[in-house]
Amino acid sequence: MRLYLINPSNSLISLTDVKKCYWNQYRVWKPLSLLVLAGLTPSPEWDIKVIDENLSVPDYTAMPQPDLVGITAFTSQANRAYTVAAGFSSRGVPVVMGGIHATMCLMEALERVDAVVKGEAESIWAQVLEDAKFGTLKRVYTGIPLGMDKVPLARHDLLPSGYRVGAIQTTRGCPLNCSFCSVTAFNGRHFRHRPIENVVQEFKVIREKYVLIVDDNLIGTRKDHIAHTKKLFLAMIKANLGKNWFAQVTINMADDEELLRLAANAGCLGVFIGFESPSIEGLKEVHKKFNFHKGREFKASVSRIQRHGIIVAGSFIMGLDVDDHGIGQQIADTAKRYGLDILNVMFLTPLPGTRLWKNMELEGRIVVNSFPEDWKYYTLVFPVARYRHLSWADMLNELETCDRAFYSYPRIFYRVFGNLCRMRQPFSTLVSNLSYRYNGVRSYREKFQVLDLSRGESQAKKTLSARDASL
Ligand code: B12
Ligand code: SF4
Repeated sequence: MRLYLINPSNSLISLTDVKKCYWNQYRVWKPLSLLVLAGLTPSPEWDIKVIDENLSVPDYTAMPQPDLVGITAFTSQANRAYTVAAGFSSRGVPVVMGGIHATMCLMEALERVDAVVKGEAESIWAQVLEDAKFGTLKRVYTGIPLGMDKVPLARHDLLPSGYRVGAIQTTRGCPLNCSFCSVTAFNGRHFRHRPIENVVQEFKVIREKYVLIVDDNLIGTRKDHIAHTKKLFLAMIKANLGKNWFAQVTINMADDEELLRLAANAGCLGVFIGFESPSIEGLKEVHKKFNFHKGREFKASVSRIQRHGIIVAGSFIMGLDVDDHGIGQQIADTAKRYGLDILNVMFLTPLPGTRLWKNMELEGRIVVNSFPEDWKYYTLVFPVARYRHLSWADMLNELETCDRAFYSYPRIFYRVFGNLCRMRQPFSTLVSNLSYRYNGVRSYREKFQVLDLSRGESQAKKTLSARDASL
């Protein structure tokens, strides 16, 4: 039986375009979901091919006909996913879709594919394969979240070389449920750990020296989470993995010197932290109360992490209801004040299944809404909704102001040189700063032309007049 597992591309995401920018090759991440699915698939009974369209889009008609196609998709990949699915369906090949988008937009997906797997696949994929084998595929399969001991070793061997960075997952779930984020809705509030020996074993089969730990929050929020993470780091040190890794964490990582020391010794090069907003009002708006817990000093917290040779990337959201003219400069100044090595700014985007989506939909503020075609704009770098105080043109100007201020060549030089002197990952700082500079300042105008601003602005005005009174 032949199985194709496909990660669809989105041509509007420039960071995967390695031809346009050399530094992007460090930011083409592996589609881990498909490698995990492959790990759940009995082999050699199934001959599995994993296709990542980010590397190249094959001519599917020239390939041997598969018995089953599995497609994954984030929302931003959904319309491409449907195009790929239609191609296979027209040739009589059954298509099953899974992942965050199909889970959150079940009816839409069901109109376009033969079967949908809702939620995590570990509890249900074997059933899907059996049904596919006997031609009795059901329309919907619902996966239930299991303990992470049920997550198999991902089949890293199935992707070709061509990636600079490997990927691994050690935890799932998040109790914090920020309004813009889909993780709690998808993976649940309960924070689940993967058995440490499985993580170490999988690290050993990853070819790449650099690894992205894809967890939403590697360290967790409670004392017992942190204690588990320390054990994980100790095991990684003991196994002498020789890997360098990056991970998403929360700012509480800064509060534990032992955790920081162990992370650095276990190969941590950098952490990605969601600061989300320069103001307390902004944090309240997105329900990220965690960040202003106990009167935290962000600058001091960031530098405590950096003292261990770990670089800190900070993420902010632009377009919150509290954001007004000047927010771009304000974010750049805040990032500079905190001493961040990398700054990632995204537009507030209602993603299906989030509380933000529900609220914006109720208020009639979702402007880019010709679905499924418009899902391709849900990359967080396009304005897709009506923002409280900022027009789309304002958003673009603010983002440009922010990026120009943070990623000017003198500022990049200052950060890289500073990190060279402190022996704090100067190469990673350089690569990420240049990649962000390329994908930011230089390409915004070009990107925005694709979206047809006038369409959005006129719809935005319509919504504005109808809703003005209520806001
Ligand atoms: C790593 C990651 C990335 C990597 C992508 C790597 C890649 N190509 O997969 C990078 C950094 C590039 C990235 C980029 C973006 N990301 Co991202 N990312 C993640 C993250 C943190 C982990 C994903 C992961 O690997 N999980 C591990 C695997 C094993 O779990 P999984 O994907 O859920 O797969 C399981 C099930 O979903 C299911 N499944 C999945 N696919 C399929 C397919 C079939 C056929 C079946 C049966 C089952 C199935 O089975 C798997 C095993 O249980 C998630 C958050 C999360 N916890 O999932 C956000 C997340 C997916 N990203 C998100 C977003 C918004 C983005 C961006 C749009 C913006 C951004 N943050 O930069 C871009 C868009 C990129 C794109 N290609 O379109 C959102 C997506 C929400 C949505 N509705 O789409 C998430 C959920 C985070 C959030 N805060 O809400 N991301
Ligand atoms: S943004 Fe981070 S902290 Fe907030 S719910 Fe999502 S994963 Fe959890």
